[in-house]
Formats: sequence, structure tokens, C-alpha cells
Amino acid sequence: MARYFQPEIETASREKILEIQNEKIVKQVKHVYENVEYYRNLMDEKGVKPEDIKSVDDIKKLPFLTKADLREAYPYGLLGTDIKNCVRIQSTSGTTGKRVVAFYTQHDIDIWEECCARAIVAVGGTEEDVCQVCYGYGLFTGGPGLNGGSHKVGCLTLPMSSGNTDRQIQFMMDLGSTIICCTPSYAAYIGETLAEKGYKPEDNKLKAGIFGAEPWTEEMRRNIEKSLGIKAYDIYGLTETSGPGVSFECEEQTGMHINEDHFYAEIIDPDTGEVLPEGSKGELVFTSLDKEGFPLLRYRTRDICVLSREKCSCGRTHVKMSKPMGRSDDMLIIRGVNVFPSQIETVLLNEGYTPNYQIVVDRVNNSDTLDINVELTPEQFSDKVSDTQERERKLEGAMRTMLGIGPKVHLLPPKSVVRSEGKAVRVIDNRKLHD
Ligand code: DLL
Repeated sequence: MARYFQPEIETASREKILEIQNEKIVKQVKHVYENVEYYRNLMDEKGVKPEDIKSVDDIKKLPFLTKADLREAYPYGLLGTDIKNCVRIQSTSGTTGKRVVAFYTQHDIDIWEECCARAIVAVGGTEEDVCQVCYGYGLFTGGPGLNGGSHKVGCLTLPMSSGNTDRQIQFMMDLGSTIICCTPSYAAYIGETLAEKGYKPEDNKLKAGIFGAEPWTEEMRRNIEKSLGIKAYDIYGLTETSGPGVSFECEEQTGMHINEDHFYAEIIDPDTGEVLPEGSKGELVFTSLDKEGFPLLRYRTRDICVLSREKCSCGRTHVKMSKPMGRSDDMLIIRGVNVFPSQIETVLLNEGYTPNYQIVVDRVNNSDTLDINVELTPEQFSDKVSDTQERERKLEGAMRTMLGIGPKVHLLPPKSVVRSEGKAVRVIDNRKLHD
């Protein structure tokens, strides 16, 4: 079994990786300064010249880019090359609802697809595999990215896109899909639908899933692994840096290797912008080292995570990032307490509920309210009101211990929470509507 897609680079020594990064950053900063007026102005304001950047150690001297800059420079202001050299755009509304448009040259697409191919090989993918891609195709990067990666590995690629779950299952069974790529919430839904149709996990030929584009917990991983009978791997990325494949999990399943020959990662304090030492939790910042169309330097992702250079048993030498623990902008502050949706998901799955839930936040009489709607399975559902109330009180207690504040839990009949085929909408914050 081929364990790496590009072994020389994926297992290169740390010195070699640093050498590649240092060489690329000097060129990239010079190129951006000369070609991207918007960023040149930011550098001039900060008094930094391309000559000041001699290695990746000097990246900290450069100004940050944020989503606000992307909005201000929309659509062409951060282009790194003549538009005639670009062959594609991709776009996302992101998890916070602001549209981003990114540009790609053919070179950018090639390296993006290589990154996705590394992810597919890392989960055991070879030309023997049937890879079912049920991320959305189109402007969203999920479908096109994994599709390209699957071609590069030589898998038989099923370009399903998201939705039409009956057809997904029919193709999965008829063509014997061995790898599935989609959001974790859609994977959970497919698992649930398979069971409803009377299939057992061992009835399908799937061996691995590549899931990302939204936060998901270890509990969710176990739930999906059980319902589909597979190993579930995480993949991370964002439109601003290319799409999926910025980082990916290997067989260790303990964090995602960042493709460091293309992306330089930093962790900063989201309040002060100060670069934090390895092992600290903070906001992830990416500098793309060799993109041509949309070469963002020091882009603040808003994703909160930890980096680790601990030796990995898979043999890859690239730094690992933890699962994003939520975004600094989707952390909820409820009555002054910081609450991450992932904490709520952890409690629910530990208490034996399904990942079909929705969090509703509101403000009543100047005080924040937190309601959690949780769907019951047909087996859990009971007509007896007292049973349901007792379960609700128990779950509220478990939530209070985890979150430090008490929510109101509502247990709902089966099928009352809308299923997601792409990124799940877990939080409805009605406070924003009133403010
Ligand atoms: O979601 C790219 C992608 C597609 C990644 C398919 C993985 C698989 P955007 O739509 O631009 O791009 O959203 C990027 O999604 O900043 C994170 O907040 C979140 N995100 C992406 N992957 C993960 C993950 C794609 N594995 C934003 N875990 C990012 C948690 C993730 N959050």
C-alpha cells in the first residue's frame, strides 16, 4: 500500500522543510509587494520592505490580513497575478456568512489537488479504491478539491455532490465505494439512513471517510465510525488558502498534518496578535508560500487550535494542528460565560443522544437564554411526559457541569431536527436580530 503520495516532501527532515519554506517566502513576499497594491500599502504603513523578510522567522514582521480586508478588496484587490492567468474561482459564505471569492491559476489548482491526494493516500487510498465525493460541487471547494485529489491518486471517482441521499446509498452499494468524502454531519445522516433501510455497517464496502468543513467532536467521530463501519479522518482547509487539504489526518488520528511546503502556520493571541509558542492554544494564521492567484500572507483564520511538532508514528514530519476547537467568532458568550457548540455536542453524544440537535440563543428581559433542542431516536421516544421530563432534567444537569451555566433542554420526537447535507447550522442566535 502506498503510504504517502509525495514521500520525499511528506517525510522530509525538519531542516529540509525549513529550507524550502525560507526559499519560498522570500520570493513570495517580493512578488506580493510588487503585484498586490492592497498588501503593499499595508506593508508600507507598517514600515516593512520585502528585503526585511529573509526567512520564515521574519514573517512575524508582516501585517495581518483579515476577512474585513477581503471584503474591502473584493473582488480583485488581492489578486496576485494578471486575471488572464487565472483559470478558476471558488467561493464560500464561510461559517459566518460573509462571501469570499478566491482565484486560482492552473499551478494553484495542481498544488491544491496534490494536497488533497496526500490526504486520500493517508487514509489508505490507492488506484484500487472507489472514492465517493459527496461534498458540494460548484463554488464550494469541497467537491472540486477532493475530486481533483481522487483523480491524482487514481481512484475511481464518484462525483456525487451533496444531497439525494437515496441515490448516494444506491451508488455506494452498487459500485462498492471504499472511501467517502463529505461533511461529518452528512456522514452521520447517511449512516442513519443506511440503518433505516435495514443495512448493517458491514454491508457496505467503505473502509475510510474524509470528513471536514465544519467542527466535529471525538464523540461524533466514534458515532460515524460505528454507524458506517469505517475509520473516520479529519480534513481541514478554507477557501482563502485554497480549500480542503491545507491539513489532513493520518492513521494516528491525533491531529492534522499541515502541508508545510505550501502553507506556513502560526498561532497568535487573538486579542493582541502576539505570536504564541508551540503548544499554546490560539488563532491559526496562514501564509501561503507559493500560490499565484490569491497569495494571502498572514491570513487570520479565526479558527482556534494548537500546533504540535511531536514525532508522528506515520513517518510524516509536517507539523500537526489539533481539531479546531471552534472559531473565535462562533464562540457564544452567554451570560458572560464562553460556550463552544462542541462542548454541547460532547455532552449529548456521551449521554447517548444522536448528533441531531440545534442550539438557540436569545435575550429575554436583558438576560441571555440558552435552549438546546435534541432529537430522540424512535427507541428513546416515549409518550409518557414524565419520562421525557426526567431525561430533560438529567441532560440539563450534565450540560451545567460541562458549560458552567444551565441551559433549557427540549427533547423532541424523531425527525424533528432538519438534517444537513453540507455544513450543519447548529446555532441560531436570535440576539443578533434584536441588537
Ligand atoms: O470548508 C473547505 C473544506 C472543504 C474543508 C471540505 C474540509 C473539507 P470554507 O467554506 O471556506 O472552506 O470554510 C472554512 O470551515 O475556517 C473552519 O472554520 C471550518 N472548517 C473547515 N474544515 C474544518 C475541520 C471549507 N476539519 C472554515 N474542522 C474554516 C473544523 C473546519 N472546522
